[in-house]
Amino acid sequence: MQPLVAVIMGSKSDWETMRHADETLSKFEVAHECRVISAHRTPQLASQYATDAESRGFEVIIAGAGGAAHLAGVLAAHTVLPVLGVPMESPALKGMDSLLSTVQMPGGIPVGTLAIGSAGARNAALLSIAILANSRPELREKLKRFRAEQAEKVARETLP
Ligand code: RP5
Repeated sequence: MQPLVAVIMGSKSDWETMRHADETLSKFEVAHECRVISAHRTPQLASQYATDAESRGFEVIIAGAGGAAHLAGVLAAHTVLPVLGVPMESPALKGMDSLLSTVQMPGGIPVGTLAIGSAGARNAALLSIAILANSRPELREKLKRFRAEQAEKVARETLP
């Protein structure tokens, strides 16, 4: 199946967080591709991947990176596809470094930045699905079912 969402991360060490995006997209049966591509360690691959993404049929790019997290911004510089950034919770600064370097883009090159860590990865997938759902009614229905099930689950919670 044609992958619609690219899930890119700066290092294999980001997988423990980014697998939440992978799992959410799989749960909604959205075809996607997961790759390790670094803005710093593989800069040419990063620019080529983003340049080719539209012609390859992708509609959204999710980019997770930590520390001096330039990956989402660099990918966004090479494509007009929506790019969603996920800041990793870095050991040194608990993800504040990742968050600020992902979110503080100059005007003109947007990156939609999500929360630090696994909640951000999960929400990046859900937001990708919401973007795809604008032209796919069956996905929109799945999102509505997901929200209803989530609400029911919370409403049923009991405390010790
Ligand atoms: C970033 O540097 C990666 O996204 C990762 O979060 C961080 C550390 O990478 P490793 O040294 O673990 O490969 O580029």
